[in-house]
Amino acid sequence: MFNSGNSNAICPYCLRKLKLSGLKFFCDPDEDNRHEVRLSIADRIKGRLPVCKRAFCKNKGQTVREAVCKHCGEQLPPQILFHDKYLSFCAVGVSGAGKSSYFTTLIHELKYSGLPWVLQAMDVETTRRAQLNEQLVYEERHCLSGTEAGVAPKPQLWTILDNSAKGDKIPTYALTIYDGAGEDCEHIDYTPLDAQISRYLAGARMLLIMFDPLLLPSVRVELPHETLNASMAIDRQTSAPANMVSMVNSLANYIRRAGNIAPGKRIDRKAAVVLTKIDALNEMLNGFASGATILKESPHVHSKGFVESDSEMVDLEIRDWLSRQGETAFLGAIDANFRDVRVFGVSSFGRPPDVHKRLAKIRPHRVLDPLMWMLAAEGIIPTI
Ligand SMILES: Nc1nc2c(ncn2[C@@H]2O[C@H](COP(=O)(O)OP(=O)(O)OP(=O)(O)O)[C@@H](O)[C@H]2O)c(=O)[nH]1
Ligand SMILES: [Mg+2]
Ligand SMILES: [Zn+2]
Ligand SMILES: [Zn+2]
Repeated sequence: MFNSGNSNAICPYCLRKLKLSGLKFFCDPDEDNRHEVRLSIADRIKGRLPVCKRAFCKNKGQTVREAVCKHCGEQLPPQILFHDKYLSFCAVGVSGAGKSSYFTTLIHELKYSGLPWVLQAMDVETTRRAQLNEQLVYEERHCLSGTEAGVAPKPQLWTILDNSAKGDKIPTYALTIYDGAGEDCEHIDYTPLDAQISRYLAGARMLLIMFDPLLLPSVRVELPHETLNASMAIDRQTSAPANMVSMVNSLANYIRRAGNIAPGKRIDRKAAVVLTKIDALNEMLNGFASGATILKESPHVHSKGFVESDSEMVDLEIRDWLSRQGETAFLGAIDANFRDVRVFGVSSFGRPPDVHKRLAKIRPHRVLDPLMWMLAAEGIIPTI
């Protein structure tokens, strides 16, 4: 049973706390007969979803399947109320940094990696988008196109069922993913950003700051042109790495203002810095040393926990690599603003696309690591 007085549920759109009484419910037998269903006193006491009681309604006796947040008016899956934990990821990074590709492989890995979890989409839109991206990347083997800018991204709503727990009750976690357009992230703080995107940034439990190493001058001089071109978004202009520093600063300023946090105080939020496309760096002399931990397979999934020593090693290696590329300002900006920072390195595809932007068999590398970090912090998996 759901305890409506003790819920952590959050509306993924307006990020306000959600209660049973904060939702409006609807029964939708067909287009012409959609009608509101009110909570009965018993529903409120028992903390359960209402049932249609309308005479002659085709769905009479059935539990509602549609709800709307009373605060923001957005449609929500009613079952969103009944999760044990609420996790949310918001990705920021310049256009073409690899955010959407990353989430596509993350979802795929979550489903098929052998973790004792079952992943379910909570709404039609999430299912539809995941299928589209999955089809494009895993079947047609083609790169995604850029995410539409200037509109608030639809949050992707997932449920993770934790099969590892013993007993009758399976813990469930709501996982919300915000994957916006890089173009919009590049202007935070300068332009009146869409109110909704701003709320996502300010409200997400964990920020994923995606850093594209292929923008670094030291990498660009050394990599073959084909690799470079194939691994960059074609349809978008690319930004200089200096922009990453200002992006981090404006992001931090933005969150400070939204949360009323003094400039001298670090933001109390998990920030995962994710170096994307590390497959491309293998072709560089100046890349990671051949025995480096970052190039080894991730131990977290296999250990069914978060292996702290491995993650610390990877963090060190990437920081070291970035310093050798002269990129101390970027990490400096992140460390100065966020209290809890961890650096990760991932490859969504496992190797660069070919000159026609076609992908080889997808072999993601370490894409689950940032998620495992968050799950460990939430007490969902152990830290080992
Ligand atoms: N080599 C390599 N290239 C990648 C990888 N992931 C993404 N890319 C390249 O980066 C390009 C952009 O990736 P997206 O995932 O669309 O980037 P995004 O951050 O979502 O971009 P916006 O939606 O414009 O903000 C892709 O077309 C690929 O060419 C990777 O794992 N390895
Ligand atoms: Mg995108
Ligand atoms: Zn809402
Ligand atoms: Zn009805």
